[in-house]
Amino acid sequence: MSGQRASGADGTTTNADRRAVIAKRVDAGTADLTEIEQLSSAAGYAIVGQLTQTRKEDAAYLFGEGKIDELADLVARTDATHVVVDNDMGPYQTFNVGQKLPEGVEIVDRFTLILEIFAERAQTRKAQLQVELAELRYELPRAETKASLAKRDERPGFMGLGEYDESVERDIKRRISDIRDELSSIAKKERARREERRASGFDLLALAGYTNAGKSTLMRRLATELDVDENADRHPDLGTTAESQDKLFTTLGTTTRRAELDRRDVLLTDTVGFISDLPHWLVESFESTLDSVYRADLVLLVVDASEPVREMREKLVTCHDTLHERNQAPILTVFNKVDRLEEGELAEKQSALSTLAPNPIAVSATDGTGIEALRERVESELPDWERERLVLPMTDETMSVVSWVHDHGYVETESYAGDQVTLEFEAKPAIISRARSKAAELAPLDA
Ligand SMILES: Nc1nc2c(ncn2[C@@H]2O[C@H](COP(=O)(O)OP(=O)(O)OP(=O)(O)O)[C@@H](O)[C@H]2O)c(=O)[nH]1
Ligand SMILES: [Mg+2]
Repeated sequence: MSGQRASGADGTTTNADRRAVIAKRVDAGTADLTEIEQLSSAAGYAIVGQLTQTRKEDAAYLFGEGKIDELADLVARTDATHVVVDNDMGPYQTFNVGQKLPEGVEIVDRFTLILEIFAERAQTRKAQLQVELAELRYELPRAETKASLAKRDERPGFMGLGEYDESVERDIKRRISDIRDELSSIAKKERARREERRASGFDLLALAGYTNAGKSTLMRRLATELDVDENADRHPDLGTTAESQDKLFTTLGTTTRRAELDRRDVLLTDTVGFISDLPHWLVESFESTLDSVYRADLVLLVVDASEPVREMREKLVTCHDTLHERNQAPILTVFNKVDRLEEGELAEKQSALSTLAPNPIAVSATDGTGIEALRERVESELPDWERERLVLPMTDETMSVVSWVHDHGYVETESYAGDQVTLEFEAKPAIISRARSKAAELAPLDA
C-alpha cells in the first residue's frame, strides 16, 4: 500500500499527466486557495482549474449539487485527471461526487495530498512505516463504507463485494497493529538514545513550526557539524551546500546535528513541519518523529514573520495546538525572515501577537541577522546548570577526567598547584555527580 499513490514512484504517473482542478468550500467569507495550491504543486500536480463555493456543507455532495455539475464541466473542459478538494470529505461524499465526474477522474482530498507528498519523500524505514500507518488509518473507514455500499447495492457486478471488503478491513486492522508494534520499538530505541545524549551532557534543542517557516535553513545556520546520526534520514535539503526550497514539506523525518553555543553543547533536531486541518490520526501516525520535539529540553518555534499578521496568528495557533497535547519542553518563539520586513513592521507584529508569542527573538536564517542573540537566548532559556568545584589529585588518569569535564560541562577555571588540579565548572546535576565519582576514583600517585 505504501507508495502506491506516490507520484512517479511506479513510473505510471508523471507531472504531465497529473492535471488537477482545485476545489474548496467555506461556510462564510472567501475561500483561500493559496495553501492547497502549494500542496498540490509539492505533490506534483499541474493546476488546470479552480472552483470555490461559499455555502453550508451539503450532506451528500459537500458542495451544492449544481456546483458539482459545474465542476464536472470544468473537469471535462480542462481535461483534468484529478480533482483536489481542500475540505474534509466523508467517504459517502467522495463516492457521490465521483459518480458525477467523467470516468476515471480521481478525487484527492487534503489528507491524501499530504500523504502523497510524504509517501514520495519517505526515505527511512520509520518514515515509510509512518506514512503507511497514516494511509491505512485513512483507508479503514473507507473500506467500511465500501463494504456497506456494496452490501446494499443491487447491481449484479457488485454482488459478493461486501464479503471481500470485510476481509480487506480485517487485513488493514492487522497491518495497523503490526506497524504500531514496529514503530513503538523504534521509538523505544530513540528514547534510549536521547537519554544517552542527555547523560553525556548535551542539551537537546528541537526546531518546530509550520511548514516552510525556515526551520531547515535555521538548522544549517546554527549547526557546526554534519549529522550525528549515522542512520539518520537522508535529507537533501540539509546538505551544507543544499538550497532550501520554497516548497511545503521539504523535510520529512528528523535530522540531528551538533550546534556550538558559548557554554553549552547542544544537539539540534530539525523535523517535519506542521500544517493546519490535519486529522488527529495523521498527527498520531507521526508521533515518534514528533517525539524529538516533545521530549526536547527547549523548543524553538520558528515562525515566518514575513507573512501578514492574520496568517502568522493562524499558523501559531496550529503549532500550539499540535504541541499542546504532549509537549513538555519550554518554547522559545523565533520570528524568522526579518530581512523581508519593512521598518517598524517587526514591532507591530510582535505587539499584535504578544499573547501567542511572548518575547520572541527576531532573526534571518538567510542573512544571519540576530543569530548571535538567538544563541545567547537559547543558553539563558535552557534549564539551569549547577556549579561545582573539584580538587583532583595528580595521577595518570587525572587529565582524562579533566578533559571529560571539559566535554560535558563548562569549565570556568582550571588551576594547577603542587600536585593538585582545581576545576571550577558548571554542568547538569547528573554530570556533576558523575564527575564527583570519577574524582573519587583517582588515587594520588604517592598513595
Ligand atoms: N527571505 C528569507 N527567506 C528564508 C529565510 N529562512 C528561510 N527562507 C526561505 O524559506 C523557504 C523555506 O525554508 P526551509 O528552511 O526549507 O523551511 P522549513 O521550515 O524547513 O520547511 P519544511 O521542511 O518544508 O517544513 C526557503 O525558500 C528558504 O530559502 C529567511 O530568513 N529569509
Ligand atoms: Mg525543513
